[in-house]
Amino acid sequence: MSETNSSPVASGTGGAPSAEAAAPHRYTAAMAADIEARWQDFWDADGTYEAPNPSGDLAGDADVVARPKKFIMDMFPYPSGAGLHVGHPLGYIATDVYARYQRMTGHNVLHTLGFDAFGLPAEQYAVQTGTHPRVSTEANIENMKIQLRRLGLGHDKRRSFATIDPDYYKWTQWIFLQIFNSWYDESAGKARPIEDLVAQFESGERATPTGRPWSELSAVERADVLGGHRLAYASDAPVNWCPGLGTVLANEEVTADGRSERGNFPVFKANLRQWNMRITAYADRLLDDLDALDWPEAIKLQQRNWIGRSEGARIDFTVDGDDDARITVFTTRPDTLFGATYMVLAPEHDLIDSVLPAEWPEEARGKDAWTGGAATPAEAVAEYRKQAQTKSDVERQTEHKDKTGVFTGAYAVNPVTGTRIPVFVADYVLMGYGTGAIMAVPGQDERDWEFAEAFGLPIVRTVRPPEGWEGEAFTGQGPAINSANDEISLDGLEVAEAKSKITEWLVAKGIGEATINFRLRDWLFSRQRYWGEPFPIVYDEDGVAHALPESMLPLELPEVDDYSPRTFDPDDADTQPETPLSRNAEWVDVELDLGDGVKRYRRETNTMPNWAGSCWYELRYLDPHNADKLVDPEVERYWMGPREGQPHGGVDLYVGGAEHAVLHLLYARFWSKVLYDLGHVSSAEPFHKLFNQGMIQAYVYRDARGFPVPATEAEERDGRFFHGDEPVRRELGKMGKSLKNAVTPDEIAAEYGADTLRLYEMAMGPLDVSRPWDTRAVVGQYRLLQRLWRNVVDETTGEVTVVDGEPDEATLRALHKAIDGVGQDMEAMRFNTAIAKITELNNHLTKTGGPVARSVAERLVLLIAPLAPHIGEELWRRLGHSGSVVHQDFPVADPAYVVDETVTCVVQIKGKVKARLEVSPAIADAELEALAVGDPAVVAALGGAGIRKVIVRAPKLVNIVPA
Ligand code: ANZ
Repeated sequence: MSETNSSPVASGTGGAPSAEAAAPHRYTAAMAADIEARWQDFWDADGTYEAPNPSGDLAGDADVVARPKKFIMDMFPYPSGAGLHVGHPLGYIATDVYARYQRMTGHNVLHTLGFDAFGLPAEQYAVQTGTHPRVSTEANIENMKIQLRRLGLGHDKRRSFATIDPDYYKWTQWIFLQIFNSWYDESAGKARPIEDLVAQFESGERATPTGRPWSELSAVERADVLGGHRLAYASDAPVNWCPGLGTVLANEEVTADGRSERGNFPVFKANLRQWNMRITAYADRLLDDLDALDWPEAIKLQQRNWIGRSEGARIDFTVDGDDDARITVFTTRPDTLFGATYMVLAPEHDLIDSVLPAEWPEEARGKDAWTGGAATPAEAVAEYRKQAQTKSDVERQTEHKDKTGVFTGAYAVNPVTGTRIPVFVADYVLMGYGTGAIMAVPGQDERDWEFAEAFGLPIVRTVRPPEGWEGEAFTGQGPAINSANDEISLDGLEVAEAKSKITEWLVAKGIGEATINFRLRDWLFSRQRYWGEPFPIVYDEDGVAHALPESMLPLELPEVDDYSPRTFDPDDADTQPETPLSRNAEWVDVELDLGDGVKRYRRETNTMPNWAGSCWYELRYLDPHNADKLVDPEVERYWMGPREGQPHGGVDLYVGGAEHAVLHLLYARFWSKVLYDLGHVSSAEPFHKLFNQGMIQAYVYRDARGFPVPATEAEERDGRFFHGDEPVRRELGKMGKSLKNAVTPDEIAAEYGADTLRLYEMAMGPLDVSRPWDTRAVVGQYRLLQRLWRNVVDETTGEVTVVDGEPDEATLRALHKAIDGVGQDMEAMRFNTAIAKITELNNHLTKTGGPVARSVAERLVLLIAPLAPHIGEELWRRLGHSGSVVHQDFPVADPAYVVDETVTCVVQIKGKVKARLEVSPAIADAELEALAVGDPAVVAALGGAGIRKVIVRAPKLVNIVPA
């Protein structure tokens, strides 16, 4: 860095007019604005926050590279048109403070911020206004950068980018192709290039699904076979189709009541050809690797539940009267097989049509509940399917809802009891889980019990419930009952023993096997949107998908006039998506040479979901300008590679909201693992340590009609709240424009300065706890900075007032205790208590009066610099230093001054002094009494006599009266 390229010397023109007259050099909002602007310019010109890479275009100072590294990251923002309110930067300030502390304790720190900029709001704005989403998004980014810059965040700006930059999404597309061109080799437990699989088919080492030799398969057949293995593949699967939005949605984007998370439109199940990512291949590793991550337990638990591993068995049931038909079920309770009194198929199950008899069997006659009043099983099932289509999976599974269903007219045979059991179709069984078919055991399963009651089906208990248990299923542990035939008996066995015994028996019979089932589904990866990454895929005349070669990346979005997907009547399930890109014939129909001569192709017209860009952005921060590689391997290993205590590598600290527990974090972990398997990166996990910050909440004031009134206009009188003369209700809610309670960082910075804002946000409470914003309380941190300033600078003359020489003993103690405590708090991200300790030290100096010793003032400035970097720089410079405070060493406490001061406590027995103890002046009575009676000299003096009474006058005197 050079000292001359900018000259941030105080101009001394700060201060509001009135304050200026009395004290022209007081720390005021105007002076803060002046200081902050100058240092922000200095940092930019100086490149103060630039972290050197070990090699490549960002290579730098070898001494800095040799330090231990810290890669500190925020969940990057979506650049919304509304800009930032004070709730948004909470995490950014926290990571900035932490990053600054790490720089001062000898680390090479990478901290930067990009923008997650594809997504719907810009597209919807474009649809409404005709402005290209790129134009509005880039304007929003510029605006947000200005807001963020004012906060004094120490970002390495060379490393920032937006996911919409073609230089960035080129690599998103490239990763898609890596995933498309690979398959999961179960025997190796990892992804491998698809050519390896082709070689196995070619050599005959692996048989094709039909058994025909590979060389005899047509191109279309080969593509189908490979599609069954690729980690990115297109398939016709039931997906969530939302006609109101005109797009399909991932399961994660559908609410519990079956509507779109955004827009609240109905969502239907429809079979559509869509791209998917085979994340299920990684289910085990995504579970196992969680153990070594330093994440909040609650988030790990959510991921575990989402992946949902269940151990159980598959069991085949024969269909009565049709020797070839088998219904295979997945069950976690094979031990209850003797109690399976009916079966259920999901409404979408493709076996249904083949088991339906033409007419109702004798047993169904007169049972309207079973037949739904329909003339034939086929009619009944068709009618029922129509109803089921409109419900979401969650709705279908909700407990204690009335169970619905319809009899198929078919019977299966329970393999252990030999009984004929009726087969139903019911929507409480989902197609996407297990095999989409269940054996129903009403005695042990609550949902089956409810269904059995509703349809008059037999209930047989196979686990003995506790005494007096009646009228409901028993799902607990207990000995098996009613579970024996001529060949096998489970009676008396506990659940676990019974499970393994029956599973062994089923395996021996060839009608079952032990299996593990996951709740996790493959990730639906295509959207009918304009403003997303185009797929680097084209289709030939036979409809076979081909990857574009790397040389044709990035495949840029075409310019269009119409950004909207076609939307439909939200309730019309029989509609089909139409993508915005499909309406651009010149872009869609192309002639390309993919290596075998120029041919005609049709481009994929779906785009990627907005999760794609955030699946790998940590890697691009490392090497943002690399034109040949996603990231240079040496650079990646340096910042992300495995370390002691971080066996899978990853970012050292990732801070963001807990709402991303499943989606983003799971997808990013999955992409990391694929890139790791294919040898592109050394880290198998993206984020080693995760921290979820709390939310900044705000008061909402509502009038009698429930409408929010502007929070700034609400007044408190005698504990009640008013808007003008009208009483209003106060409640705690989110901050935002719609609730008329948004406070912007710009307003607060204008009133007090950004350093005050930073301190206030960090002082509000522990970082992971949500807290209400209170503009009136901000001034407390402003006063802290004013007192700090006054302890160093004369408000009238502007002269630095510190003196050389040794501080007194009490000041040394206050100083070193603060250094010790603040260091520990910084390490543990307890910024609120760090600020409390700095305040205490600063107050001590104010109270002591007189000029402050230079050695104390300097260290105080170093302590506060990570939290309030502008005033930190300014005071450091005024104290006569030429360099930036950013790279100074954080102060180290002298242990001699950290230990508490002690006082001497006299211990008497019957008024005679027997011992003296050195204790803390703050010692509690009970502790002092325990110390006194346990003292060896006291024990000796008592000589075994008991104690009648102890009189404690902490901290100086203990008097013992023996029995
Ligand atoms: C018989 C049984 C008896 C069951 C019993 C449970 C208790 P988890 O633990 O979530 O994996 N099931 C299987 N596939 C289903 C589907 N597609 N839709 C709805 N339910 C399905 O749950 C596995 C259990 O959920 C399975 O074990 C099955 O019911 C049901 F006393 O089989 B069980």
